[in-house]
Amino acid sequence: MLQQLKEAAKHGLAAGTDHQPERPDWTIDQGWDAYTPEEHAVWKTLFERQSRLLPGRACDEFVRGMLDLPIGPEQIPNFEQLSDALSKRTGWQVVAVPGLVPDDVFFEHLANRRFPAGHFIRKPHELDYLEEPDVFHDVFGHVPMLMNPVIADYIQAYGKGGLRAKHLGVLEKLARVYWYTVEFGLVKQADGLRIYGAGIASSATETVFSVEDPSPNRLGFELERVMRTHYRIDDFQETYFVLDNLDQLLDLAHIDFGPVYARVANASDLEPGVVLASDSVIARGTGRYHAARGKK
Ligand code: HBI
Ligand code: FE
Repeated sequence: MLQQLKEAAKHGLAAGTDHQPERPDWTIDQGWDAYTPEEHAVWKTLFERQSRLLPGRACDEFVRGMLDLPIGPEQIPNFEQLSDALSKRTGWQVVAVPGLVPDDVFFEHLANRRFPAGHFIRKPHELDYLEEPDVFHDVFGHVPMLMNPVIADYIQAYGKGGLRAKHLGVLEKLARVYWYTVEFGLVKQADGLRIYGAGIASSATETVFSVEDPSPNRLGFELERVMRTHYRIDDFQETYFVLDNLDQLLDLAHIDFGPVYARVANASDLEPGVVLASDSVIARGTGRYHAARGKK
């Protein structure tokens, strides 16, 4: 579902609405005063559930970022207050958007250290189903890592790279790098594997699955390998890529992707669950979860 929405976003249609945006950069006022007690209650449910699950599973940088931000259980965070704290630390701001925005709009914001966050929150019956990035996915999942200088630089570089990749016609390859790092990345810590990806950190079920379930592969991150690897948008990942440390992303923020795109263009794409002899295998998965769903 998310992929179709992203396809719609590519063609200038924000998911679910085909009206033209109020502003050319698709930002809107968050309208914080308009949130209802029911909407704040959904936030509280999601926040408290993740706060019970993430200790010992989220990386230290995520926990640190969350502690240093005006994010709590009682209310949906106010983006202006988030931006005050964030801009002092890494120069980033959080801006409200109606939902998915066209790729080039999205990249333009990231390239200028503006994180576009959905202003809406999912309905009580949608707690585990994420059709489109809502304020919980974007703010709880993504914003704490934007307090980390390495991630702050990396996501800005992704924005700049995204604009270039779109013009080179290789956006699909770069989107995979974003997906397997910013959305679903794991990182090694002295006390074990930990989550830094927002798609995992904002999902109760995948928080546990990604670090504890024997089903998925866990492979050392390698740029070209990730660029060749398809991903799932409607279920748990079959493979998680693991950084030795977050500084590995700084290298990515500074290399020229041109030659990498050229090499990857001559290599075949890979299905999400495969393991290559050349992979650095941290854990080879049983594949049982996806096999049980007939998704091999
Ligand atoms: N828009 N608001 C929003 N959030 C996203 O994560 C997003 C988007 N538009 C496009 C997009 N992601 C992806 O298609 C690109 O990262 C490739
Ligand atoms: Fe996201």
